[in-house]
Amino acid sequence: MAGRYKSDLKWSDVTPKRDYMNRRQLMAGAGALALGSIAGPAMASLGARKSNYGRGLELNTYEDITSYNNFYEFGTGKDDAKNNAGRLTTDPWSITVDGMVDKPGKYDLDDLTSGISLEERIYRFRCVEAWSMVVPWVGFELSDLLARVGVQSSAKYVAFETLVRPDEMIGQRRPVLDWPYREGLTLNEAMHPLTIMATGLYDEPIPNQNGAPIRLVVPWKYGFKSIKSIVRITLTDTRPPISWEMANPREYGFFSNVNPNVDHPRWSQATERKIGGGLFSKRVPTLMFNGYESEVAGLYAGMDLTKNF
Ligand SMILES: Nc1nc2c(c(=O)[nH]1)N[C@H]1C(S)=C(S)[C@@H](COP(=O)(O)O)O[C@H]1N2
Ligand SMILES: [Mo]
Repeated sequence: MAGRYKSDLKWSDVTPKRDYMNRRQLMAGAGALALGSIAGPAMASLGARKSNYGRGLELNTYEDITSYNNFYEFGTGKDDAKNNAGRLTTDPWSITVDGMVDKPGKYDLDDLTSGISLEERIYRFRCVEAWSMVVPWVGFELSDLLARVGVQSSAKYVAFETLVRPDEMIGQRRPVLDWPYREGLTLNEAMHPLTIMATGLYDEPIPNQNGAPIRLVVPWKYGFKSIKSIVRITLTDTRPPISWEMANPREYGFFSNVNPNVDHPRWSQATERKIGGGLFSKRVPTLMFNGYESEVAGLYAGMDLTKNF
């Protein structure tokens, strides 16, 4: 059951997280931890400041968010990532930043992000398969990272790549996609304040199945744009190829904005099924730009969204 988010609740009042912590304590054999001491090292809380985004939305549970995933590097089943991602080494982690930037290089993740403060933002998350969740991400604006490396005026797009490491990512042993997983945004989309790099979830480090140690979250686009476990960021003046469009250009376009009026060729996008509702889960109408229309519609002024899908 999903708990309703309130900023002044202590963690112990929030049902999903309490359930999760109890399970982790048991798994760690730390069952003897007294309730009052849990806020210590065992929690690894990120201490992120809370933002106003998503206040009042009903959160999905930690369990939902971390056990129903799309992360094809670990397999194509919804539970494959949870079952197989545990073996991924995420420390050390480096990100190559290249292309049209003033300070290209291969950066250690901690160096690249040190001093950028973390914020918790509750975002609607809508998958192209017509299910949705509400997730309390912890992260920072992509624009903060881009400012550090100095975007040159010639740049028009930002391209992203995921790690390729078939030893640890067993789904990469088969050519399900043309690895690495690739994604891209226009520079305007990348600079938009709703576009974040997430490093946490429920105020804890992001679990491997959700894209540790760092992934993109673009809440007005279908979920596949939110690329996980990023190792490369490239500033470019040409539209970069993206994995799902490469695999099937008829079905997936570069923009992939959530749009209830533009159907996927094989199914409607007018409604969505909320994960976690159990037997009583009903389909609900999908909102234009996933509910972020007032913030992002201006990015597409004058564009025909049925052609630029
Ligand atoms: N590297 C990588 N990133 C990825 C995917 C993937 O298979 N590989 N799947 C995408 C899809 S289709 C969705 S819906 C979201 C799912 O994110 P979640 O598992 O955190 O809910 O991740 C996206 N990012
Ligand atoms: Mo998706």
